[in-house]
Amino acid sequence: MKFNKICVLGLGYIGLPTASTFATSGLKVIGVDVNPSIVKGLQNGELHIYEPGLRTLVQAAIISNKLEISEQPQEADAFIIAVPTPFYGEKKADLSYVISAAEAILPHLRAGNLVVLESTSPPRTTIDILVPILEKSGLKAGVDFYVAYSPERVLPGQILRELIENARVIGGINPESAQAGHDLYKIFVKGKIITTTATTAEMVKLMENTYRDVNIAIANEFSRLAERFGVDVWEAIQIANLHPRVNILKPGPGVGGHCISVDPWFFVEAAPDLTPLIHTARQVNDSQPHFVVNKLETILNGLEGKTITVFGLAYKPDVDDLRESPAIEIVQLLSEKGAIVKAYEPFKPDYPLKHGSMVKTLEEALLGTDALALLVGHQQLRDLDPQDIQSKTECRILLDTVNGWDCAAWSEAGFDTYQLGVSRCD
Ligand code: SAJ
Repeated sequence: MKFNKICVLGLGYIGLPTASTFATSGLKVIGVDVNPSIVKGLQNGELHIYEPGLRTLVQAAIISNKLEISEQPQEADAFIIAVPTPFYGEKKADLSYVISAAEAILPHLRAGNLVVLESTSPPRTTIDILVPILEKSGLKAGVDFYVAYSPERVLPGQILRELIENARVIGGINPESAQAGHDLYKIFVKGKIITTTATTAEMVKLMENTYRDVNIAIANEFSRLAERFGVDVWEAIQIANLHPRVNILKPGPGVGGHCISVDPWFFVEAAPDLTPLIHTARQVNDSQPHFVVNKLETILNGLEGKTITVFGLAYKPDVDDLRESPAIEIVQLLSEKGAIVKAYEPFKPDYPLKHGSMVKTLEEALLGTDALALLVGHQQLRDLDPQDIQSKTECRILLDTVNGWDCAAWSEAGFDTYQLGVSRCD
């Protein structure tokens, strides 16, 4: 199948890089978003998200007139849906954006078109939800037009490279649909393209993130066990990982982001009777911020009235993305227990933090505080020099939740140094 013009619905972390990459590969792309301020910003070359290299790519695509930003879809050869699938408080997938996007395509759908869903979705969403909406056009899916599911699998911070280099899974509602999807993505994908069924592709995506979540949960549980038994979990993991068939992930303050902390719930919601392990892993990771707060409470002998400076709010190192961040939850839990929280997040100094105050400089962060807590291993935070910090603050207590600081060096600089997964560093 040949493609000259495509429409990408949803211009977030996945849709915008995808639209821009297709455009710089020579296709005419209509990038669609329902948020007028995002559309307006992009039309003026302003991005609402940060991803290394993305600004340059988007601007190049717009200047070449290959990428047009609009609030409305248009007729095209293919439509890609890359809208969010958040979940409600009850841990139920919210498919309303997928449904609205499919309905927005409907008036423009023509025989011979391809529609691809990229949004992470519960198993069977493509065939049970997307196809029936598109068939309201009077056209028959798989016969008159093609439908595929192709999950994005890129790592925030490395999206532009991984979009092109990663293997790509394309699940069709029938083999012809999978082939059409293959023809579309081969325009820029350099990794292997694997075709399969739509529901298999949906499951693959959820399985990958669930696998990672369960493995992080076991690392977090090991950190608790290590503290109980007076062991340094980081050392124990390093030794265990010398075994050729063992690869334990890293414990931390919890699992955040919009993917790993969400996707396993799609399985639990769809089949609660079959997912006790997945459910428990989610609960372990969700309780990790509480574990960190309890640890701080013990170290400080109570939190009421104590000032705590947290370093990092992002959901993981070296990104500006704060979605579902365990660090934000830790701030909230600390303030609920009466602590006064100052947060230093070099990637988002203006973040409107609800339960504490943002500080913009290291000096402010270090002033009049009772404890320092490293919550995110941003490289620039890991690089802080204990001797330098010691000279700038009266504070002498710190907790490192990510193994980002050299315990011995900080202890030598005069700090009472605590680490997640270690009873106490000396
Ligand atoms: N984390 C740990 N310990 C670890 C690894 C991660 O606590 O050893 C935490 C991180 O700090 C973060 C969370 O887990 O809070 C998730 O981070 P991540 O780097 O594992 O993953 P994401 O959410 O940034 O991206 C994942 C990736 N999936 C897999 O690696 C299987 C990515 O490839 C997916 O495209 C992405 O989810 C997605 O969009 O689904």
